[in-house]
Amino acid sequence: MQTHLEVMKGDITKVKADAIVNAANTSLLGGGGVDGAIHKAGGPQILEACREIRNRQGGCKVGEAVITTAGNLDAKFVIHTVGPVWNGGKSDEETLLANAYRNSLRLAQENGVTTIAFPNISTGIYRFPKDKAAEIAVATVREFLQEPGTLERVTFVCFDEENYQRYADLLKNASS
Ligand code: AR6
Repeated sequence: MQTHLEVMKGDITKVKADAIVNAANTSLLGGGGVDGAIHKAGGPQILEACREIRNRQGGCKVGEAVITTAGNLDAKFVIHTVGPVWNGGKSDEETLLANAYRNSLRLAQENGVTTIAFPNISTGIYRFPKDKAAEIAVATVREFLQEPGTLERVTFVCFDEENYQRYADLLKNASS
């Protein structure tokens, strides 16, 4: 069965999906942006689970991902991934951003997730250029979905109109 790729505009904490992806930082201890919103809406269980992971493996490296409960959110899991801070493109940021999407999808599949929602990782506080980030996100997800797996729907949740338009254009091109 082909996985449905879609874009929507809004707050990811309100989205109904098996797994919601968080744009976290390497400490896994929360922050601003979408990370702050997810912890606020999901409650203290999420931070508790992040602390356990941190104690076990010392946080999460850039481009990697970890999975926790979704606490009070309308989801089963939160997948916390860490995107790269944009540094002019000279620090392997593009590969690291692709890794963040790929490792989140892999972890989702390992946990039997069928529906997953992504925010626009790294395009806020981490200043990754939005057009480049959108291209990488869509291309990486499409490539991952070439192999059969559990995923039935992947949603890109855009907080701002600029990102929404970019994703809408990218998803219009070629079959998804
Ligand atoms: N729902 C969906 N998207 C959102 C929401 C929301 N509720 N809030 C913000 N965005 P950012 P980053 C969008 O800054 O760039 C944190 O402090 C936002 O408009 O959340 O990866 C972490 O702890 C932007 O397009 O994440 C890290 O330290 C996108 O989400 C750092 O920020 C990502 O913006 C990570 O920076």
